[in-house]
Amino acid sequence: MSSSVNGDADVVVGRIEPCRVVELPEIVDARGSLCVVESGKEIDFDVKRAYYMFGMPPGTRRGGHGHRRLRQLIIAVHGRFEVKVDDGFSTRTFVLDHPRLGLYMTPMVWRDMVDFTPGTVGLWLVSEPYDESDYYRDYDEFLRDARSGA
Ligand code: T46
Repeated sequence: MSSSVNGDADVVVGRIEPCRVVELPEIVDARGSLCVVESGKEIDFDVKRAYYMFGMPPGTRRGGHGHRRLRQLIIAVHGRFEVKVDDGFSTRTFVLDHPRLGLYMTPMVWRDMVDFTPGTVGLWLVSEPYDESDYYRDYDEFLRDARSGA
């Protein structure tokens, strides 16, 4: 099964509801599985950058910031970790534990990644080039803007 995040009705900036786990199309044959992410289908943005993380020691906490414009899809290509999201009004925890799953995230959401199992490899497909000015590093500043709908 695949689900689409394409379409204006799904995109509500600054709300946690549009942060959701998407089940990616998986093509299985005798050689194994192949999962696909295509702009305009599973994600509603063009991928401008990809990065991946591995070698996280036990107890690692990553993230601790929000984004002003960036959208992203997060995939645990191997292993498992949790993503705690906070839109300034409520919080939610998503578990990524299979390479068929992607967590789609909107802008204006504070995120923390925790509980990486040993050997985890995470992949991030994102909508913007790297730009430090897109980051909220200060939680109080994020909260003020998120609550005022900035
Ligand atoms: C996000 C979460 C989920 C670069 O030079 N280019 C890049 O594209 C990225 C992503 C990072 N960096 C540098 C900036 C820092 O000196 O790599 C270093 C580590 O980045 P950061 O502390 O931002 O890593 P995380 O895990 O806290 O956050 C990252 C992304 O930055 C962020 O966009 O949403 O993963």
